[in-house]
Amino acid sequence: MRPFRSALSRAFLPRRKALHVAGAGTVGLFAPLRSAERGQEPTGVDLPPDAVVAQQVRAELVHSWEGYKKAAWGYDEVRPVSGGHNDFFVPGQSFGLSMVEALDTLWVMELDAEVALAADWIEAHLDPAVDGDVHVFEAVIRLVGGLLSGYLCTGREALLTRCRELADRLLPAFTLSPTGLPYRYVNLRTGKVSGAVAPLAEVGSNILEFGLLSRLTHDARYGDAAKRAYRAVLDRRSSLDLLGSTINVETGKWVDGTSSVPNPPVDSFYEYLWAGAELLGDRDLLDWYRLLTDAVVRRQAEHRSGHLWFRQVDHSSGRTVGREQSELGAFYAGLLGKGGDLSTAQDYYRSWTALLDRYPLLPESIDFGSQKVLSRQNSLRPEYVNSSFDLWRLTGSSLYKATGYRCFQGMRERLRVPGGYTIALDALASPARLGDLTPGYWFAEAPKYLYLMFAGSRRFDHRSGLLSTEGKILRGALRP
Ligand code: DMJ
Repeated sequence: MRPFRSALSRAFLPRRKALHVAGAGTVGLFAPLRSAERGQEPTGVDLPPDAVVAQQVRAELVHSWEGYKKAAWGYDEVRPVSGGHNDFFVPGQSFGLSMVEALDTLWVMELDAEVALAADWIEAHLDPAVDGDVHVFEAVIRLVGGLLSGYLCTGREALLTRCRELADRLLPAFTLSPTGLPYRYVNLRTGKVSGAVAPLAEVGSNILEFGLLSRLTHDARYGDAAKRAYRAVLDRRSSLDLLGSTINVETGKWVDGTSSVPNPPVDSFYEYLWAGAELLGDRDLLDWYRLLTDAVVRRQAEHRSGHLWFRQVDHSSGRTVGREQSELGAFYAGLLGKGGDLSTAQDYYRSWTALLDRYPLLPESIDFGSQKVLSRQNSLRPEYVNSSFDLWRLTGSSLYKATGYRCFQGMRERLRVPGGYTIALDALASPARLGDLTPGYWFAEAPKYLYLMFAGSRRFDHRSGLLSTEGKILRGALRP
């Protein structure tokens, strides 16, 4: 495969900065680096032929999908152990979330009868005017993004119409805010907004979906609202070019001034600067990505026992306030690579791979300072495999296929149940202590990244393709 490198990456390749390296310790939590993880091609990794892996991944996606269809059709999420279901947004109300999440994954896997079933349900039943407080960020990345990618993949106009109706009802979160920073919740029927203290990821992770919707509808309101929110945050950066974690959308004051990149609750705020620049060709977003990322790498990167992690610092003083690393932060390796800093990206990926050597199911959270696991849960999260996919596209190296496959095998061996796939409450126990939920994002992310790496799908343009933080294909769908 020819390495993917976007026009923007080529045009603005990095002024690579030396890492500020601090700290030293003994190896405790992590396995020593294997030769494959020191940057060489893997040797002795038991990786079946691509077509075999692609079929395995597709079969596992079908297994989960059938579990959802059997036990929870029409509901947001399935509880695959008990056969129950879960309302994700509003108690007693369903948006058929797993269907919206699955649409483009089913489509790239050429499961066209299933795409039609899901799209028919969505067109007939998804109500964009539910009387309930809906989480704006989750509605944008999952529903608006899912409907957009469903439209791009299938060409079904009704999906775009439903998407626009929903976005119109989400817009008051932005337009009623005195600062332009969006409120967290909006009642889709009444337009009443609530939730004035917003995490950074929620403030910024709208520009892809809203920017693209503006393009497709020739209605600038969506993209303008998202860009105004980004600008409002950038205006409030510290003299160190760092941002806090939560902000009051009415006063514009930081509530938590900790820079916790790449952990939640800030993670995709940074992802959408790069991706927004790439998808929309917006130079401001790229400049902001560079400015903020340079500061993060300079002030937060820390080497411990040969592994690179990112500590938390006060955004005004730069003082270290924590060393927690969330599994959700594993996406950052791919983002750093796409942003042009492949060396730091690969270092960070290797740290996560070393953790995977120790724990075939990655724990939800660790403290790289104390070398302790902070949360033993595994929520079927996609972030490590997301970075495998991104770095494979950038480098063409089979190392990323081998390690991504290893992560998949860990889930397949431990989290597969007769009703699909489930989260683990204790992923480190042997056997893992299982929970009872297939999160909607399972249908959107990990199986799709793996399939696209191994299948060479006829329906995805690997050179130009662009996926959202929720794995939605927003560019590069190749309609037959
Ligand atoms: C997904 O909903 C998205 O990737 C989001 O950006 C944060 N992470 C979850 C899954 O872990």
